[in-house]
Parts: sequence; C-alpha cells; structure tokens
Amino acid sequence: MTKPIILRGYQYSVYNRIARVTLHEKGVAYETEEIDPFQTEVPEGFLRRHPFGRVPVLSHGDFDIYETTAICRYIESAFDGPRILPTEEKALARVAQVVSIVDSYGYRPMVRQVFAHRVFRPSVGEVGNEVEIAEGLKASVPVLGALNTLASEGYVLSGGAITLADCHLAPMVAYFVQAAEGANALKSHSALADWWSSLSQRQAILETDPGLPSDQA
Ligand SMILES: N[C@@H](CCC(=O)N[C@@H](CS)C(=O)NCC(=O)O)C(=O)O
Repeated sequence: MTKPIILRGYQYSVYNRIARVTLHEKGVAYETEEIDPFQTEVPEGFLRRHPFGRVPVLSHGDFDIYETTAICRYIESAFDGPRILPTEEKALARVAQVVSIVDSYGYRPMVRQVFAHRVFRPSVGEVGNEVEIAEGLKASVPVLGALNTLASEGYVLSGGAITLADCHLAPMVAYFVQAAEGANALKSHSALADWWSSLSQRQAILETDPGLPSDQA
C-alpha cells in the first residue's frame, strides 16, 4: 500500500509554498493539513512533529520531516519525476548557495518586512510599518544583486532545467513583487527579472499561488 504524503503547513507561508512547488515540479500527489504557526497556541500534537513550531512538516507515512531544504531533498530522492538537483558539481554548488542566500539574507527583508508590511498586513486590515518596509527594501538590494550575479552566470536561475534554487526562491520573489517597491527593485536586476518573468508563468507556480486573505473575503 502506498504511504500517504501529507504537507502540514500554513497556506500563506513561503516555506510551505517552497515544499508545494517542489512537490508539483516532481509530480507528487499530496494532501495538506492547515497549521497556522503565527497563532499564539500551536497545537500540542504539531509540536511533536516540529519542536520549533514552524511550518512546514512533510509526513510520508509515519516519517515526519521538518526544515524545508531537508523536505525538498527528500522529495527529490524518495519519488520519481524530473530531477530537481543537478549532478554537475558547479551547478549543485550554486543551488545550495541560492537556497542559503534566500534563507539567511532574503526571507526576513523581502517577506517579513517588505511584503508583510506593504501587502499582507493591509490585506487583513492592519497598518504596515513604513520603517520596516524601508529597512527591508534596503536589506533586499544586496540580496537581489547577489542573485542577479548568479542568474547572469548561467548555472542556475537562467532558463535551464528547474532546480531547487527556482523552487526555493520563487515563493519569496512572488511575494516581494506584490509590493510596488519590490517590483521596482527587481526591474533593475535584469537577469533575475528575466528569470522571474518566465518562471512566474510555470504551472507549479500558478497552481500554488495562495492569494491573499482579502481574496477570500
Ligand atoms: N528553517 C525553517 C523556516 C520555516 C519558517 O520560518 N516558517 C515560517 C512560515 S513562512 C514560520 O513557521 N514562522 C512561524 C514563526 O516565526 O513563529 C524551514 O526551512 O522550514
């Protein structure tokens, strides 16, 4: 009997979407369980699966995995489907670099500061903080610059086969460009802007678009 595959996460989480994009690119069917980690009380049972109370967690039968990079690498090796990790060593190194840049330097300014304060909070009736937006934009510029350099070089993010670099970066850029300031900042990084203009039309990206809470009102 095939073991159930359940992605436990929050529909608006970029990390949850990274796992979803990866599952879609691999053509793996899965169920979802909605867990909002920003609630004051994360369900006790969920903390047993993720001791840090974040999302997502992927459950394959009784095997639980947390940390998105580990989840995506598991999806790559446990299931058939197109390869999303290159075998060539330089391309593989660039994939790891993009993932690490996004996690270490991109997520907070691009998502938690620019997108959250300019787009998400207003969509739930809250007022965004302009200082957070300005700081986030400033900190996003070197991140876009570094990613643009890697996209220009050609190993990743440049129109070749889809890799985990695309899956990891796409949800962050999808949110960032919903802020006018974010869209503007991307425009001046032409290799990265070209990458996004093409990738944003891919089925895996379109199918996993969570929209905004206000879309459901
Ligand atoms: N290192 C974690 C990061 C996951 C993460 O930060 N997820 C966010 C949602 S996008 C979260 O659960 N935040 C809850 C919180 O910060 O309390 C991973 O790679 O999975």
